[in-house]
Amino acid sequence: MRPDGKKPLPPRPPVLHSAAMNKDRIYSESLANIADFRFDAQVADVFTDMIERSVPGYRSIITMIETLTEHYARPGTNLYDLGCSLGGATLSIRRGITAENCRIIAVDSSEAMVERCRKAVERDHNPTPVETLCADIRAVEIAEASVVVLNFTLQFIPPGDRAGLLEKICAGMKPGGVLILSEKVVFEDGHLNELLADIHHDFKKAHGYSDLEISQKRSALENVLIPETIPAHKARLLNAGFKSVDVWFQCFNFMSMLAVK
Ligand code: GEK
Repeated sequence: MRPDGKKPLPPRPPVLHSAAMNKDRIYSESLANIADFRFDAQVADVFTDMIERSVPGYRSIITMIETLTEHYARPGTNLYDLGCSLGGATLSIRRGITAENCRIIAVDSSEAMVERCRKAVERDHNPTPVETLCADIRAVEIAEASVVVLNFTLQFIPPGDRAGLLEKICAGMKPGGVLILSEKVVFEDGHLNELLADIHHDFKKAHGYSDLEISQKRSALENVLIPETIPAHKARLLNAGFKSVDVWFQCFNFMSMLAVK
């Protein structure tokens, strides 16, 4: 036991399993038709490499979710990872729990992702129970939640459904609970918006993506990933019932917010 009475944290394993690090080459050859991006088996197989080389700060956010969980998880509550993909944030939540009798619910609508997430959870030796669900997060009940994570998932929900989803999440949370919302964002200032988009392009190039890969992936995501501004996210979270909302992490046009009920 530590002096504050909490359980000691187990040693921290690597954030990501090396077996999951297949190289993303999905958009490396010129494609005649670029279909809308889907989270299928081909993407699930390379997902860890893809997100690490595409989202500046992803690894830091995953690591900090552990710290935030340790702070906010309450005994006997549920912790949700909505849009869990391969379970990067799920395992970080699991490592951060020091409160007793917690349960994690990890949800993703892609069967290919959930299958692999389930295996990662099985490989991870930690006693906190994790339920993995293949479902649309718009249809999942949220109850007795102290921590909810939407790590780069809301951006894939049709904009018209976002307010309703956040209201449902807030209603299912305990007072004092936290929503961690990470998103790609756009900026009202046109100059800044273009600058940060260019810097993101440079980030991807520095991580080995070619101009062709970057532009084909951008086309595939155009109608699928719809980013919004930070003020739009803040206003919607406050309207949904959260009391305190602000950004705790930002790297270029990617940020993460805390919304406390
Ligand atoms: C991580 N959080 O590694 N219902 C459930 N899942 C959905 C839905 C939906 N309606 N729409 C999209 N998804 C993860 C990364 S990735 C982010 C999240 C990215 C799922 C989708 O299947 C995918 O697995 C995930 O949301 C988005 O911390 O690829 O940029």
